[in-house]
Amino acid sequence: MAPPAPLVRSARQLWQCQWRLLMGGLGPADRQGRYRRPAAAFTALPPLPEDAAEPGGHVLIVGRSCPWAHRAWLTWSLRGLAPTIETLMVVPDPAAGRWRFSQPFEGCDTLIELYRRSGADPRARATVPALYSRRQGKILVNESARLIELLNGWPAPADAPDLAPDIDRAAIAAWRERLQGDVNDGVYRCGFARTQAAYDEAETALFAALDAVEASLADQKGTGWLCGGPVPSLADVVLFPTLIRLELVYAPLFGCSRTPLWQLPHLWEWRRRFHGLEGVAATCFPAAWRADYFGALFPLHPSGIVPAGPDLATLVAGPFPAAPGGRPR
Ligand SMILES: N[C@@H](CCC(=O)N[C@@H](CS)C(=O)NCC(=O)O)C(=O)O
Repeated sequence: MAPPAPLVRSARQLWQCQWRLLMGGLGPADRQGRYRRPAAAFTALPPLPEDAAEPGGHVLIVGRSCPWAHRAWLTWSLRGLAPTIETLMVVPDPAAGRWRFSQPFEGCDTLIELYRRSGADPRARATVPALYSRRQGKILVNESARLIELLNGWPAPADAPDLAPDIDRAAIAAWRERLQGDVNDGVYRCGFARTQAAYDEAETALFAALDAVEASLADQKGTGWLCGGPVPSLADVVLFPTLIRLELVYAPLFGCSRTPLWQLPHLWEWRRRFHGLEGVAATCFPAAWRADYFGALFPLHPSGIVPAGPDLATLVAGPFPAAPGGRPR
C-alpha cells in the first residue's frame, strides 16, 4: 500500500533539506546553486627540482578514479618518466571521505597526514594528484593543471614527446582553458549543481564545448589530434580522462547525456586512438571508476548500488561505421 500523501510530502521536504546539507559536503556552491571547485593547497608551478633526474627521487600520488590525477598519470606515462618518478596509488576511504595509503608512506597512513607534514593549511583538502619530493620531504604541487606542465618539462628519455611544443603553444593554451572549465570541471558543475538553472548552464556549456571540439577535429586535415601536431598535446591529455568516463560515469550519474559520444564521430575516433596509445589503457579502470563514483557520492546516489555499465572495449571500438549521409549508425 502506498504511504499517505502527507507522509510523502514531509519525507520529501526533509530529504530536500538533508540533500542540500550533504551536497555542501561535496563542495561549495554560489547563491545560484552553481558548483564552485574549492581552491587547492600547493597550486603554484614550482621550479624544476635540482634532483629531478635522480631515479626514484619523486613520487606521483594518484587515485584510480580521479580524472585530475589521470591527466598527470597520462603525462607521466606518455613521456616515459618511470625511471625518475615513481607512481603511488592511494585508495578511497568513503566512510571517512579521504584518501589513504595501502601501506604507510613516509610514516603516514592517510594523504591528509602527508599534506599536514608538508605544511598545508589544516583546512586544506588533501587531493590527488600530488607530486612528492623525497629529498625535500614534502609535496611540491597538487594542482593538476600545473603538474602536467612540470612533468612536460621533466628530464625524460630522448624519444619522449614534447606535449606543448612552442609552435602549438597558443592553441594548446586556448583549448586547455576552455576544456578545464566547460568540460573537465563542467561535468562536475552538472553533477554537483544545486538548482535546475545551474545544471542547465553547465550542461549547455559542456556540450557546446564538445561540439566545438568535434567541429575542430572535423575541419582539421592534420593528424587528428586536437592541436594538429604529430603527437597529442596537453590539450588532448586533459580531454581524455573526462571523455573516457562519459558513458561509464558522467552520463548516468552527473546527467551529462544530451549527446551520446557516438553522435560525435570525430571525437569517438579521437578517443579510440588516444586510448590505443602506448601506456594509456593501463591507466583505465572502468570497474573501479564506477564503484568509486557510484559508491562514494552518497548525495547523488544514496542507494550506493553500482549499476552495470557499458564494456570499455565497446567504447574504444571502431572506426565507427558511417551510415549514408556521414552519420554514424
Ligand atoms: N585542483 C585539483 C583538484 C583535484 C581533486 O579535486 N581531486 C579529488 C579527486 S577527483 C580529490 O582528491 N578529492 C579529495 C577531497 O576533496 O578531499 C587538481 O586539478 O589537481
